[in-house]
Amino acid sequence: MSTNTTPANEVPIPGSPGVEPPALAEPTEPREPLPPKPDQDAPEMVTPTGSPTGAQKSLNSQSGAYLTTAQGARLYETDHSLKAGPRGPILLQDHHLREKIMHFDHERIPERVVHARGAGAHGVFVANGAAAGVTKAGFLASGVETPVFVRFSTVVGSRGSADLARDTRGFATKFYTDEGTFDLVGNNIPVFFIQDGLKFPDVVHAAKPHPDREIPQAQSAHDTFWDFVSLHTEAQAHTMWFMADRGIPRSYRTMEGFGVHTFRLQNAAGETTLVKFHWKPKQGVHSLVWEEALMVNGADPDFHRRDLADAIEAGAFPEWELGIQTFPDTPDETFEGIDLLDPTKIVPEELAPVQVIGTMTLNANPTNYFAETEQVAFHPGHLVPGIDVTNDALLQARLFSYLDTQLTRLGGPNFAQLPINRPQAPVNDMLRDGMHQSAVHAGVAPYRPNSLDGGCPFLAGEDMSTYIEVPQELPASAKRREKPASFDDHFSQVRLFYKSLAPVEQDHVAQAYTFELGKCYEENVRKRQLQALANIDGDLCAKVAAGLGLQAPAPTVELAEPEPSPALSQLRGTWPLAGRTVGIVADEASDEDALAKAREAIHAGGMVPLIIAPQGGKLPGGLPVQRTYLTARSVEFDAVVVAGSAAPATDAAPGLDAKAGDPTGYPGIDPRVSLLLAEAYRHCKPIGGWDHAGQALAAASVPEDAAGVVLGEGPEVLERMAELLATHRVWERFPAGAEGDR
Ligand code: HDE
Repeated sequence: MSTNTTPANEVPIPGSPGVEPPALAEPTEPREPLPPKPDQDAPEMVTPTGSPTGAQKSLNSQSGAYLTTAQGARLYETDHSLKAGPRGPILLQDHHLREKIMHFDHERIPERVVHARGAGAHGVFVANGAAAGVTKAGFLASGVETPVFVRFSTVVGSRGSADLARDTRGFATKFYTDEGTFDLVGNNIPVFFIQDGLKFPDVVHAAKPHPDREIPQAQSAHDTFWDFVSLHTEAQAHTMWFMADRGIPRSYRTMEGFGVHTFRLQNAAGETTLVKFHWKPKQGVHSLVWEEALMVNGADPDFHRRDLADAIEAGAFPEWELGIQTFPDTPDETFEGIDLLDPTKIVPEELAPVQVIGTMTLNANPTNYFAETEQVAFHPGHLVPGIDVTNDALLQARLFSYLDTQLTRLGGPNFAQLPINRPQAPVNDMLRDGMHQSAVHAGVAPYRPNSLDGGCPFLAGEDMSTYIEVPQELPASAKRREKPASFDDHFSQVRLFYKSLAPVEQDHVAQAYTFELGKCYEENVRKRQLQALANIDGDLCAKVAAGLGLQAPAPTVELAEPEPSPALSQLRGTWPLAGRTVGIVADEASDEDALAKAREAIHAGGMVPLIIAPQGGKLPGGLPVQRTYLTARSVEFDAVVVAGSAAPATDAAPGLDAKAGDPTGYPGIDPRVSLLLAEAYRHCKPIGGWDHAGQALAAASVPEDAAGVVLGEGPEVLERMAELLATHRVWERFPAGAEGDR
């Protein structure tokens, strides 16, 4: 019942004296919490001891229709503390206040020291059986379906940093197999900075913000990073990879993934094979251009996170093929002269083709970011029978690190009991007690041998167990801190990578180094990195040196000319268009039939059409406006279409603000439209349009006859645009070597 005392002719203002807030339209009756949205449904969960629990599957930990305390006592009020009168002091006995604030004060856990910012998704992995000859891992047998959770991440930035930092991306996958959980904790770059885990704190300290001012955030473009990598030249391979376009992916969906290290597989007959794991995105491997990345970080710092969640919610489920490169398990653990234990080296796919062993589809968003994406705990030591590690010194150090880090992050040794970390295989581990123990273990004999529990649990036979015992002869040697001579070449493969890129990709690399080193204040650091570049490629070094205004040094090593590996270039072939976004610039004078046809055609191609108009709401014919000139920025779109009258024949055209007239002499064309088109042009995106679109292009100084610009009578231009988009960008618009921001 309202106690409104406001005079009848005035609108009551909620919160003013005597005015009750308006009743919410929904819900009208107390009811149970809503179930999760269908796309957020999670895989079947089991208890720590392995029994399925239907209740866990919904991940809906709250129940009951009424607000309660953490102990389940119902509350009649949660907006006001318990006080001695309305203006009096708060009473110590207000246990609801105390509990609510106590819990809030402890809502955060330490962020990951690296890979703090990430985004996750649930999915399923289906094996095709091609690996069955080399591994007995049950989840890799033909047709076996395994639930997975994937977390993508940047490495250097804090949890709240922007998605488009130039950085390596983490690509960590948890396979909840019937034989235990297998974690493939990889990156989107197949080589790593260092060859020995002992150097990890050094490289991370160098890459993180400077300790005095804590800047710059999420960037490698600063002195300490380049100081380290120019001194510790084994880092040059990894550095080159993320100076290339891989450092600024278009989407998590368009990234390759790599296990980086060499792993050892074992089949049912006991035979072993060395392998490297690869994830190949069916969406293609695409990146942004640098200027876009900079803009995205301002316009939409959550660009990658949003893109992944939107695609999954829209049903455009991203897919990756899992593949392996296989190598004979020889005593020297090398292949074609490449040391397989050196994580700064790749084996070119042309020498060892990637064989597809299954497909992963990400089909559900997390229900709760903290519970799943934040609390998920990966560990390279989560292995299953048939898959084991090698003596790669970096991998071996990781085996220690990942358990250790969870103790700090997740507050104790029972993190495997968190729903997202629970194995879906039966667990009978005899581990007991500890902080945050949530299982109620029965029995009296959590030890072996025992007779009181009938000797349970039993030990598995060696053939069923996880570790692979390969009789290996270790060379008689004193204990030493040293590495093999085969790890010494820090430049040949970097040159191989650079020489395998398309010319326009090489241009990007040169620009990236010039930008990054241009942000270093210490000239010695810049010069030292130029020396490393001179050792990799003289032309590259000369370009960067010219940009920095420094002398290009002579190389200090002589490299054999590498055989390029075309597989290393991202610019190959054509790719599906699923999930790509097309911005359609329109206004109230646009022909809405043509507009509707354009939307349909874009939808039919699996892409996402987004109408951009001067104001929000609907166009006169009822089509929804999804972006306005104010909220749209070119970086959100893979291609842009001007649908008719956004460039009117006269400045009196409806729907356009005369004030917004463009100074280029095309009155009525909003400068924000010009900016959108100019940026799309600069970033090599397909641009199309009909009717008066030519005038909008002219206002944006976009030549009508430029490569990738398609003007026509109507939406049929979209067909040609789709062909262009299938190659991602119209790189020929600015041939390699041309000036410009790309
Ligand atoms: Fe990691 N790494 N790492 N790393 N790493 C972590 O573990 C570490 C390395 C990778 O989404 C941390 O749970 C050491 C290589 C990914 O949760 C930490 C060394 C590769 C993720 C850690 C390495 C990776 C991590 C931080 C050198 C690619 C994110 C939080 C011996 C093959 C996983 C955590 C996620 C996370 C340590 C080297 C990939 C501190 C000591 C090489 C994708 O334990």
